[in-house]
Amino acid sequence: MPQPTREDRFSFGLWTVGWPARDPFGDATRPDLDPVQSVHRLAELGAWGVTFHDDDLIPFGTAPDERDRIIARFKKALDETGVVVPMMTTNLFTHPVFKDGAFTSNDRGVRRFALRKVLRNLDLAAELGAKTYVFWGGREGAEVDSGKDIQAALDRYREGIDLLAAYVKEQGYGIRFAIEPKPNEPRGDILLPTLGHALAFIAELEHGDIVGINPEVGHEQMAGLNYTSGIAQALWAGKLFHIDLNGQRGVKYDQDLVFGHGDLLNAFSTVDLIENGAPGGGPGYDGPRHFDYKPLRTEDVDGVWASAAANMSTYLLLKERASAFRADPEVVEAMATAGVAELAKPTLNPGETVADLVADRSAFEDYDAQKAGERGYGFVRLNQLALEHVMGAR
Ligand code: 3MF
Ligand code: MG
Ligand code: MG
Ligand code: MG
Repeated sequence: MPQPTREDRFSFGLWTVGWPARDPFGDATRPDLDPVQSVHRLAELGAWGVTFHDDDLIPFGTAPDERDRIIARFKKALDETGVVVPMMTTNLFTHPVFKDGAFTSNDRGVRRFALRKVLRNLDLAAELGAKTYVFWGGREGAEVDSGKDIQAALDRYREGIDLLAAYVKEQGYGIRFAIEPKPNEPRGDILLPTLGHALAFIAELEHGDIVGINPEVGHEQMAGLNYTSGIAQALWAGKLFHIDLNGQRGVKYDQDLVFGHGDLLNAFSTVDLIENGAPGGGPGYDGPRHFDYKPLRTEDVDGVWASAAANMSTYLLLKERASAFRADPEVVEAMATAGVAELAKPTLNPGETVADLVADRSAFEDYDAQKAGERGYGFVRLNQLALEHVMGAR
């Protein structure tokens, strides 16, 4: 199996490997992990970065002196291992105070508290050199339509993000924000449920220039959407600031499976897009390869580390397969047959006007729509070639 190195820039949330596997129906099946040990273990496995919510490292309500001590001990682990902190985020969902939301709680005091919690953690993010700050609004939502004024909630969401973005700019932190969409869970409905909603929200911000998105594979798939196609739109908009890779099997609760343990063909196209860019020349993704998964509840601590390694191994295997796929002359030919590159050619000629188009009889009056309708695109063959590459049959 390919071995990950720091150059691969794999990162993991402390909350992923550290999940003690408590779920809504059952107790924890594993002990809490010491974040310092997690850093060491991840480094040994070949990971490059670690990410965390404030409360993953510093339990909610920790006194300032103790907070300083915890941070110093954590920094020592980073120094010893060379592990970096590319991204940080805030827990605005566990404590009961956030049960009706953080930036969009109906309770104004909760909203002010949430902003303060983020501001304090942004200072730590800058101190630790994080370049991305993620906002997953897990409690920003509702179950009761008449209990939440969604337009007011979006006003407050915008107020919160703009205030925090302005702060980051003022301080010169060089941090960019990434909003993480999710359709539901833990709220019945969550605001900014898909990456498309998040992109539309960002367009309404005053400081949207430093705000992008952090789409998670499983979250988009929970809404029945295609992850590869979604991140392609984010890349097109210049807004793919971060990614949460994992696996999901269909429209159900948030499974957070190992990357590739859900829709493998879509995982393949995701890695192909990230690594090789769009076939028509559109950009790939250059940021951290971040895993947001949960080791299955059935696993013991050894199983936790085996599953962490599995994420990286799957990614690297798919990366190998994707480069072989792109280089395969049969694939090149199948893509040409399908007209994949032709889509990169503008529909109008350089300088052509609407009047020119209307005057062009070959575009309409003399166009053989019947014949064009008979064309076979060969997409099935192309997909089969992809599948054969994924299966190592080519
Ligand atoms: C929940 C998530 C979150 C976010 C995290 C942001 C707890 O479904 O995916 O993980 O990823 O809050 O960084
Ligand atoms: Mg998830
Ligand atoms: Mg999740
Ligand atoms: Mg996530």
